[in-house]
Amino acid sequence: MTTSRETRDYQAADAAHHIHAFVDQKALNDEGPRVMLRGERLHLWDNDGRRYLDGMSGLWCTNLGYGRQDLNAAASRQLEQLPYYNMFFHTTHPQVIELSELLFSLLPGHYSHAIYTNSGSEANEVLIRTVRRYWQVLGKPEKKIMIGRWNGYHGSTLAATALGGMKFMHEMGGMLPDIEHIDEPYFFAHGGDLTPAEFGVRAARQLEAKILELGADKVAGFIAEPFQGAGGMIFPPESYWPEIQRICRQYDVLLCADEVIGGFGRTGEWFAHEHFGFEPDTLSIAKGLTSGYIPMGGLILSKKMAEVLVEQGGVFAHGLTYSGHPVAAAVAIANLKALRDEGVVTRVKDDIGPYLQQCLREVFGNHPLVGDIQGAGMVAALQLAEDKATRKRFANENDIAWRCRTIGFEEGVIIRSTLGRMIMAPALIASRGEIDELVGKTLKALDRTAQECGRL
Ligand code: PXG
Repeated sequence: MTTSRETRDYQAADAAHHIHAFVDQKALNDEGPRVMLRGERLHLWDNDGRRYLDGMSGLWCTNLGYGRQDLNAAASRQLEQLPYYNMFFHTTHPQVIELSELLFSLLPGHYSHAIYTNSGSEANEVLIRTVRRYWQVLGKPEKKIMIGRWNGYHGSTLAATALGGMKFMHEMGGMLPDIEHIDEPYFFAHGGDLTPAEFGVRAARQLEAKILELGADKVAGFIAEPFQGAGGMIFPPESYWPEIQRICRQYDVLLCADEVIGGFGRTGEWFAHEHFGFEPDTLSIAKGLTSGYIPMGGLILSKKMAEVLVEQGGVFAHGLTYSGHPVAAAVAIANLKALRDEGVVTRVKDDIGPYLQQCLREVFGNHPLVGDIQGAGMVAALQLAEDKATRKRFANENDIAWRCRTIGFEEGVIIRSTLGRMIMAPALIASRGEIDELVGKTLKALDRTAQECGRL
């Protein structure tokens, strides 16, 4: 399928008017972006008819894959009936009500309320204000510092950037007061002679040291992704989260999980914190909530927090024009019903997730560029390494990973490179054949990269 416009014509118009995400725009204008036209299940087609296997679910979001007619129908029905109304003026609508009912039927029982947003970044903006409001209502307004992690990613708006730990983003006008960071639990890089279990506890205790340094009476919450996504797909050792939870409880610090990419089945559990076995006080959600078909995010609150805010809080001066947007809510309902009723999440846990993980370990376990394989369910990372035994990383690992990703596009597979790792997070509905294609094309990309580096 092609359109009537030539790709270079689109590219020229795009270059004339559009600033893209996270890119040197001048360099992109010279190169010309791919023009993506159509999607079906895990496949995408560009304006020149080239076909790609999308190994990243778009940006970790198209959990149901492309081309779902039920989501399309839910949106068009809602567009006809009531395309917009708001949550102000003491008003609500059936779609947001039914979405909440469905969402809380899927969540563990100790959560009760949601604040809806348009994106993950907004969910985390709302998080900061909600957490601070919670402590204010409890008579502790000085408890307002948020602690995040270096290389964590919580979005690209101002406070979400500050919460995240991307220093290059902080340097571009993206830092705020009352936000602190601790290290990420990255065993491969920083584990030294420790066992993973010892390292997990040591990494978690940085939080305790930070709370003691700042004063527990000043710290409002700790935010982290259950597994780190954009900052390199890091799965912490099993000992990490229980120790973090122990510390948060001991010092009365709210534990805030950013489930924007871990939520809605990615690990084989509905939410990634369930995979790691801990109980956060808040969950930031987006992406897989609508399988990316329409923007929607939200902040989920525990009963404990909601009770304080609702019963004692009075007016919370907060709200967005599009909070609980009816079309987005209708799509989210259709998406969650499909994930539940088609057994998609269960299948990630019992069948297709283990299949992906097993294939990766069989195919890349002894690959000359790969030092470690991490992941669960439908998310995985191949850590590039010069020497697997000593966990020695390539000095130019980012260049190698970027090259591998570029070759991947040539081979017709979209995988992501981050900080010396190749990441994949395919749609949860993938068939075994689609996983075989993903793994096979990724192997071609890694082999070609290894040949270029003289390692094959
Ligand atoms: N939290 C997490 C954990 C995320 O991964 C956000 C919040 C922000 O969501 P919005 O909807 O505002 O983008 C994200 C977004 C990548 C990549 O390259 C990842 C994200 C966004 C863009 C690129 O891995 N995650």
